[in-house]
Amino acid sequence: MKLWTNATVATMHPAAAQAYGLVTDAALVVDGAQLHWVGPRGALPPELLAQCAARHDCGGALITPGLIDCHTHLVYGGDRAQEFEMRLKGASYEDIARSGGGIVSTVQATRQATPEQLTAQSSVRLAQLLSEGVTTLEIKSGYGLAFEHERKMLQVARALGESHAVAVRTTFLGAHALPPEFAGRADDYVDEVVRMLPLLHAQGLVDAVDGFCERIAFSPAQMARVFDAARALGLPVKLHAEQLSDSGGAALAAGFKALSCDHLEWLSEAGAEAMAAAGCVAVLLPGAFYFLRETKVPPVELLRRKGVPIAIATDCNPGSSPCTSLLLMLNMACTLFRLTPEEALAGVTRHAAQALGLPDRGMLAPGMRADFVLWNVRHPAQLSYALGANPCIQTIHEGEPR
Ligand code: DI6
Ligand code: FE
Repeated sequence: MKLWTNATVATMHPAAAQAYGLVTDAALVVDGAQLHWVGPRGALPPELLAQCAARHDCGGALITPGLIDCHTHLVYGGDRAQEFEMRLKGASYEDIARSGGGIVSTVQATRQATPEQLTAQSSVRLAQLLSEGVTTLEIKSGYGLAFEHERKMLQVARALGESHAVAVRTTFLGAHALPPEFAGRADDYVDEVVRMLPLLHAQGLVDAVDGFCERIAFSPAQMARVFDAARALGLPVKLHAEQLSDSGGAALAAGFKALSCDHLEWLSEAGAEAMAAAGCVAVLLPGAFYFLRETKVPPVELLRRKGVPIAIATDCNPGSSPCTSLLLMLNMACTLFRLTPEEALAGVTRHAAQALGLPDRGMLAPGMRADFVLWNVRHPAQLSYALGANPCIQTIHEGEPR
C-alpha cells in the first residue's frame, strides 16, 4: 500500500460537514488502483501505517479527486479558425455556410482524415486536458455522420483511452447534424442512425447515446426513435437540450431516464421537474455560452430549487467551444453562471461522474478509484478563481503517478 501525507484533501463527499469535504493535515492510503483510507493523519490506524511500503510527502499540496470532463467532442478533423475570423470581419452564418464553412466543413475534414491524422490532432487536445488533472473524459462521435466515419471517430476515441493514462467513455452522437447527402430527408437519416447504432455497439464502441435536439437539428419525436434503439440495447442516453430554444428535449430525455441533459439555457420549470424526478444531471457548458456570445443564462436557481445535480464540462468542439481547459470552465461557471466555486468543483468531480454513470469516482472515499490531483494552491476556491493558471503539480491515475 502507498501513503500520501502533508496535504489538505477536498474529498467532495456530499455527506461531509466541511465545505468541499475538506480535511486538513490529511493522510490518504492507496491499495493498487483503489483508495483504501482517507482522513486526518492523526486518525490513521498504526497497523495500516505499518503496511504502507511507499510514502509520499505532498509538501502541503491540496488534493482533489481527478477531474472529469463529461461532455467533449474531442475527436474531429480540421478547425474553424477561418470561420471565426470571417465572422469577426462581418460575414453572416449564411455567408459562411455558402463558402463551405460551419459544421459541414468539420464533417468533411473528419471524413477526409485518416485515423492516424485524427489521432495526432486529438492527442494534442487530450494532452492539454490531462495537464490540468483530467482523469476521465467523455468523447462523442458526430462529425462522421456515416457508418464508417462514425466508427472511425469512436475507434480513435477508444484508442486514445488505451494509449494514455486516462479513462475514456465513448458516446455515439450520430444524431448531431444532418449530413449533406440526406438534405431534406431528416427522417431517413434518423433511420440510418438507428441502423448504425447496433452495429457500432456490437464492436464495443458505444458506452452511451446522445443527440442534438433543436430546431436546427433533430425534433423530440426523431430523438425518441434514436432513444428507443438505445433502450433496446440497454444503453444509457443523454441529450443536447434547450441550448438555443425550449424544444422540450429535457422532458423527453428524462422520460428515457437520461444520465444527463446538456446546455439547458432555455430549460423550463417543467423540464427541470422532469429531470429532478428522473435523477438526471444538468451539464452546463459555459465555453459554448461564451464563444457563441449567448445572453440567456441557464436557470441555475431553478436547478438548485428542484435539486438537479449540476455538472460542468468543456464541450470541446471546433464550432461552439474550441476549449481544452476544464479549469477555465470552472471560472466561467462562476463568473457567467454564478455557481459557487464549491458547486463548480462538484461539477467536474462528483456530478460529472454521475453524468457518466460512474459511481466509482468523483470523490475521495474508501473503495473509490485512486484518481486524484495534487495542486499548488492553499484552498480549493483558487481552482475557480484563477484565469489561465495551471497549478497542477501531479496527477495520480488508478493509483499510479502519470
Ligand atoms: N451543440 C453545439 O453547440 C455544437 N454541437 C452541438 O450539438 C456545435 C458543433 C459545431 O458547430 O461543430
Ligand atoms: Fe456538445
